[in-house]
Amino acid sequence: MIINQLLKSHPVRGDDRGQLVAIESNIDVPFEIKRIFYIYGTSQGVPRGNHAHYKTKQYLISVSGSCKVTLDNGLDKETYVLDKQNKGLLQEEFVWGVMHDFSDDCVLLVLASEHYEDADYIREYDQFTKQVVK
Ligand code: T46
Repeated sequence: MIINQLLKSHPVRGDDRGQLVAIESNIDVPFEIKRIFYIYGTSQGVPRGNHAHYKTKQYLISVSGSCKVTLDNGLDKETYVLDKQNKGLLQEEFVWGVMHDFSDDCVLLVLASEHYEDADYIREYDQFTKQVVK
């Protein structure tokens, strides 16, 4: 995986009132945003995710605090630190993702390309590697 292709810094449109970061479908993220969700209040030492998706692409931004995200495409594994409100990480379909090392104040915002559908999840790592490593 090439780090710069997945991790992106967005312009911060700040003035004396404070900061603003704008994210637009098909411009700042390479898909149409159909769903957003966010996780916060994560129990210490407990990872989230641990799955891949058949169709869904996700874009992850830690809008408060920090966390780490390990992405694994079946061949390479890379851990990214999300610690700025204007830094976003793309998790494409067929990429295993684990979110971990959340700070107490972390709010992880996720923009997703698809509506929620349980059938879009690949939850068994063995099944994932069978599909991506041919
Ligand atoms: C990801 C990480 C960061 C919904 O009803 N709608 C939704 O859009 C989502 C994402 C979840 N849910 C329900 C399904 C479960 O009953 O919320 C519950 C917790 O979801 P899950 O166990 O999938 O949570 P995480 O933290 O393991 O994973 C979620 C996303 O599923 C995942 O794609 O990247 O947050």
